[in-house]
Amino acid sequence: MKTALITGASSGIGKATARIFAEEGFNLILCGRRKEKLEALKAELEEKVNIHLLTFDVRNKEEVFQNIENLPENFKKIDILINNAGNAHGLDPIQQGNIEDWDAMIDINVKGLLYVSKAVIPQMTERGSGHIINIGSTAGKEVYPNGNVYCASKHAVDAINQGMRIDLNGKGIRVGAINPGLVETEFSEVRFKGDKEKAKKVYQGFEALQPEDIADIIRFVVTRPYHVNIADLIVMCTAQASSTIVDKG
Ligand code: NDP
Ligand code: 8X3
Repeated sequence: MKTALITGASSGIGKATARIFAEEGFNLILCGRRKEKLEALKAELEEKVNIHLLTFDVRNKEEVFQNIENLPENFKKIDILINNAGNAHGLDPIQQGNIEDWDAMIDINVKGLLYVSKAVIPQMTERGSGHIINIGSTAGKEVYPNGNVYCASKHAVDAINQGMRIDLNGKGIRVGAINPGLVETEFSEVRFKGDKEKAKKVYQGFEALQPEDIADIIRFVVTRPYHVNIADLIVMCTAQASSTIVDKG
């Protein structure tokens, strides 16, 4: 039976992926800071598969390594790593950007992803098997107005995804990225610091992607035969043509 570690499993894309992986019978290591959300998800899924929760902040490298190195015996072998934890913080022109927001995006989306990867990759190279999926974004493929540092963080994920695939080539490990466009999750609520009305407006007037749409694609990616690696995928809703071109009727 396979084991998958999903960061950012308390909400949105990560949570939907946990649900779909449970249908596949994968044992799950679910990570996030909000323990009560993870516990609710565990209660929902534990009839189907074994679940272990880790409640570290990906910014805290000691916690990341300690938690992953001290996994219980039956969760130690990680077959699939979903590097998903991340968010945008703010949407301001660079000259008005908030330094704390910049730190959060670089520290979580880039450095956090690296810490978790560094903690998991050695066991994969040792075994000569594993699958890493990095959740990038259309923001990692193009820059949009006021997206500056969030876009930079996702361009970094794009580069790290390529770098991982190059460096891990020949070691039996599949590496790929999924780059979604607009997905209706808590993403905009976090970006706008809890302003639910403002967040809701981002997805009004068109049919946005749902987290289940991305989870379904992740399932497809991880269930391909071993010789097939989906290296880099951009997924938008039909109404979206680019970060700034969205048909709202
Ligand atoms: P959500 O806000 O719904 O989920 C974000 C997840 O990341 C939560 O589970 C959150 O858990 C976790 N997370 C955030 N900060 C930290 C942290 N410091 N330490 C540990 N976990 C953290 O957003 P999405 O599901 O939309 O986002 C998931 C990924 O998808 C992100 O990388 C995002 O950039 C990317 N993405 C999203 C798109 C969208 O339009 N929604 C489009 C393209 C990419 P907790 O708060 O419990 O720690
Ligand atoms: C999330 C999608 O367009 O808000 O990465 O940057 S977008």
